[in-house]
Amino acid sequence: IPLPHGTCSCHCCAVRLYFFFPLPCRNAAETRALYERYKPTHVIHLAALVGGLFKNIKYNLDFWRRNVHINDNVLHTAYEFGVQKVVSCLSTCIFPDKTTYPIDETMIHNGPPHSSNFGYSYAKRMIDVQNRGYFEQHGCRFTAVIPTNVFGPHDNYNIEDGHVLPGLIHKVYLAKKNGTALTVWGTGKPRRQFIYSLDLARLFLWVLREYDEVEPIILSVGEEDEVSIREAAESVAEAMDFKRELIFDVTKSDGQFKKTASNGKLRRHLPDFKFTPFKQAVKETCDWFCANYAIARK
Ligand code: GFB
Repeated sequence: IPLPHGTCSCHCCAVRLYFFFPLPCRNAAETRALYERYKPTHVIHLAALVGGLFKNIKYNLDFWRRNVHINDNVLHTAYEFGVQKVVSCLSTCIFPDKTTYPIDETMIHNGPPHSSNFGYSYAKRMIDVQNRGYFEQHGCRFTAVIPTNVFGPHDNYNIEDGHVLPGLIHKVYLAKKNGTALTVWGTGKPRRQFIYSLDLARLFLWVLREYDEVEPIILSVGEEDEVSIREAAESVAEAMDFKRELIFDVTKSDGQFKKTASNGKLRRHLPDFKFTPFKQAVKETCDWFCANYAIARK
């Protein structure tokens, strides 16, 4: 879809920048029709089958197949239409599970990803392989970013299929309404670096405009800003003024213990970039969900 004119102050409104939805991109002919219709010069490739840990565990095959098809459709059609730049979205879950920390951009292909989401992880890793191929064979400037766990308004708040923060926000909303405790899945000990979607959007535009490498770049808050799932749940409870008990259901999977990523490369490029403080971002997201409960994706 076209970026509505005038919705940002950057130069992107002057170029033909399009965000593609996943559904048409599953089909080569429909993807082609999208490129024909909009003739984009720049593409931010966010189209994907995505989900939280529990959806990944159930549908590894679907995550692999669907994403490989989408990625090949978006990238190859971009090449055929002479698109000047594509920025694809990867994820820190693509890194090897057995690794040293912090993880950096040179380590993507060093070993198998965590078994819980091998389908999604390998499909996303292959974008990096494909980008390298388009550059070496055709000189294309196709690159990728590697964000940590994203959250914010307009997320998928489905409890079964979504990611941890939107899932917890929805659960707290219901627990408040029903006067019950909050059940957090797993032990609460795994650690995550969360990035606010509004910060990530600003970084995406910077990558589109300024970042010239084909090699991917990690978009993450610092290692010191990593929090445990328990701390994340407590932040949601605080933001929503939830006073009841937190119960940890240890029959549910913890998934990958941590995937601590270095934002050293980002900091070398953008030493002064200011991330929204985690608690403020959580509060804004909870407020958005409560104000938009009727229309939120859930
Ligand atoms: O965001 P999430 O689902 O995905 O977080 P991952 C999972 C962690 O949160 C586990 C705990 O430690 C869960 O035990 N958790 C606690 C919950 N309560 C909940 C809840 O209500 N919902 C959910 N979903 N988790 C995903 C990958 O990994 O990260 C994807 O599977 C993707 O491929 C994404 O890359 C960024 O961080 O574990």
